[in-house]
Amino acid sequence: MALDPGTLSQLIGTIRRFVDERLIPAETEVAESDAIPDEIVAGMRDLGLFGLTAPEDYGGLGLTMEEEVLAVFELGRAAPAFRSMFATNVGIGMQGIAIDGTPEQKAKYLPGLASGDIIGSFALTEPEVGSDAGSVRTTARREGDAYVLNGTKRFITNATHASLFTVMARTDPSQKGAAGVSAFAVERGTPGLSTGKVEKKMGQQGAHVCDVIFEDCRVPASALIGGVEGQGFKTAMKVLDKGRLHIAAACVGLSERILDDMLAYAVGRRQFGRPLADFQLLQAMFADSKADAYAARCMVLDAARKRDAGEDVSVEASCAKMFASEAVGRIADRNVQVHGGNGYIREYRAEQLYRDARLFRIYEGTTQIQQIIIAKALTAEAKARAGL
Ligand code: COS
Repeated sequence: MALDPGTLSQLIGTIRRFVDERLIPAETEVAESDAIPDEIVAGMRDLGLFGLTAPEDYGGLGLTMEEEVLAVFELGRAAPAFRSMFATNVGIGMQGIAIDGTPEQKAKYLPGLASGDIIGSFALTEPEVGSDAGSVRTTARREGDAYVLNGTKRFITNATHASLFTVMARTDPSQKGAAGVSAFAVERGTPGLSTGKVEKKMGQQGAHVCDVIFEDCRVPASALIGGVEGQGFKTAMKVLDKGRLHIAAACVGLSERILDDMLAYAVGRRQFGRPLADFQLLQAMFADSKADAYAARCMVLDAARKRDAGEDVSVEASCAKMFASEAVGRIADRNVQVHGGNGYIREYRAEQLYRDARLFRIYEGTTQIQQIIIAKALTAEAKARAGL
């Protein structure tokens, strides 16, 4: 249910202060230690960030998509590793159960996910299955009242801290594509489930990814999300439609933050006897960055409102994710350029945010996958109009 305008603006104001006073000042420490301090995680819990989107009946704030993106515009202003800490609970690690789970699964897991006592993680990608998500090789073999999982999942965000995994596995080996895939809620501690070493990444230090390995991992049949086999790929796609809007909103927040940094540096730094901000060649970069960030903000809000109105927004979510992630890449690159030599030096945060932003064009579907989703829908509509 939508919050009343006063409560919403209070929430957004509180988040903005948390970002400015707690998260941004801790960015260097988090990047260097590759860990988010416990007191910051506790602050996230206190603010209800883990439960932003969990339904109210289960202890969450139950934000609408529009409210969620407004919150994420603010949260996205801090280095992206902070958002990753609670974002799997808000999005991909929780939504499979929230959207398609049985009443029992919702009652069992959503309250813990909403409070942050359970960290949820989304296990779709595999060593040989990235963009081609329908080709999942991890298997789930039915044995009596259980399923036995075997396979490896890769680049799984928060897997090291997670206590619950939404796992896509093939229940029907005779179906090679999406139709043979099912989704499972698998708890850490289940014998046969282990996690691999934490990967060293280009950026976003403080956010962790690693493999999740299943070796004859036996889960009860009740772990099958929704209780119906063959629906797992669709569950994953529904989760990603929402997740892509969330990511696009995070890109907007980071774009706006980087533009602020760019301008602050340009007004303070002098060359040829004048502030950098007075030079027209740099002013073009400010203007292009503002237009990029503003366009991305408008797209995300429009798509979010359409989703709240019950429309299918697969195409809009892909447009927003593609545009906003490419835009933040351009803006982060211009910021390094405006900073000149200092842009290449660790002490100035331009280079960190440039590396951090790079991932947005890859995860939750690469730019090329978004192009395919958009173009497939457009050509199908055109063919239908032409009676083909
Ligand atoms: N919502 C609900 N159902 C959807 C859907 C959506 N957004 N998108 C597809 N489906 C359904 C289709 O309708 C189809 O159902 P039917 O078989 O009943 O007709 C089924 O799912 C298969 O769809 P499709 O044929 O489009 O699947 P493809 O194998 O061609 O894959 C892409 C489509 C490439 C778009 C998909 O694999 C994808 O998104 N890949 C990227 C994965 C990704 O983002 N990975 C990042 C890691 S996760 S953080």
